[in-house]
Amino acid sequence: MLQNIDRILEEIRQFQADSREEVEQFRIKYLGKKGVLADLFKEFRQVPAEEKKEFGQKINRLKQFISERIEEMLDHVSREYEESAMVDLTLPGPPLQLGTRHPISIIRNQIIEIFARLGFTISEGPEIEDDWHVFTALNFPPEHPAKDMQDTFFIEKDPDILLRTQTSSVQVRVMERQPPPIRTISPGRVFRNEAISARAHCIFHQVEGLYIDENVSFADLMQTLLYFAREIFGEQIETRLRPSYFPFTEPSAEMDISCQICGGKGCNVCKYTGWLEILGCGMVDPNVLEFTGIDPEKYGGYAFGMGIERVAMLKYQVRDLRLYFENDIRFLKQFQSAY
Ligand code: 2NL
Repeated sequence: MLQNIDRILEEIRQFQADSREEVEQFRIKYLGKKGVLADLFKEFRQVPAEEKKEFGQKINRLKQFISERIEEMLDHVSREYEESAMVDLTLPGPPLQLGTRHPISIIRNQIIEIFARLGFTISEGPEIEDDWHVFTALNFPPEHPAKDMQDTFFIEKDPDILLRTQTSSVQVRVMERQPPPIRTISPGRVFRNEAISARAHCIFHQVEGLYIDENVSFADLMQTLLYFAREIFGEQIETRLRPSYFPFTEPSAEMDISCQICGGKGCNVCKYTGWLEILGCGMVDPNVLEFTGIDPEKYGGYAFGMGIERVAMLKYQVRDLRLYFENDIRFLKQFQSAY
């Protein structure tokens, strides 16, 4: 009987648990209701009276020892767990997600850079404008349909305060403020009251250009725009001008570039014409010069305007405008730039 206890003691001394579950199994085996200790207590009842003292002390010491072992083993397994979860502070951290430039910003910066190289300054102005700077000074007749509520966002009920529909309002401010020569571009947000679709949005971005001096010719305009097209789309690009109409220029034209998808042969993107429209331009109407305090007898100039989304569509072949406004990281991440 006593030898039996010594054997159990040895067994317990040898045992090592490697997990919390094993410690629990150990506890149940020795201290559980049907465990080893419970059996010993049962046997204890049959022990003759004169041996009871020694036997009792032995069982109590055994019980004590089992409890100590359980504490020890729990301590051991929890330390092992902590060590396995310990962080190596010398390891490099997880990589930071770097943001990327928005495609509209990339194209805008490229356009700015090209014209800056040609000596154009950058001018900015308010997005909330008045009728004069957006329409009247640009030679829009009072009843022009662009001023319709359907096309322009007016602020409250005042027909004089509105969101600019093109950035030429900025250039009107430059012409009022600064005598020629003027050579400036105005990039910025513009607003039109349109239903949002793949091809139209109520907010978009423009770059307009203006050059006013003595002896500025239509040939200067053509050469500048050809240079621009080659810089932004590549040397292989062809351009053509088609006659057009704007209230603020005379003569007016629209410039097309040769379709990059089919190389001018004709495809469904260029609707089998081989050409894609990119911008509007013309010689500044003498009325506009007059309105802004510049002598039309002495000075003349050219102007042009383009939609940045339109240039981005042609360059990246992303033809749903809405993608430029939804800020879906998966879309935005695809554009790389040096700017
Ligand atoms: C288009 C057409 C154009 C202009 C913008 C302009 C500015 C002044 C005077 C005269 Cl201050 N013109 N800007 C000229 C011709 C066309 O834009 O379709 N843009 C997307």
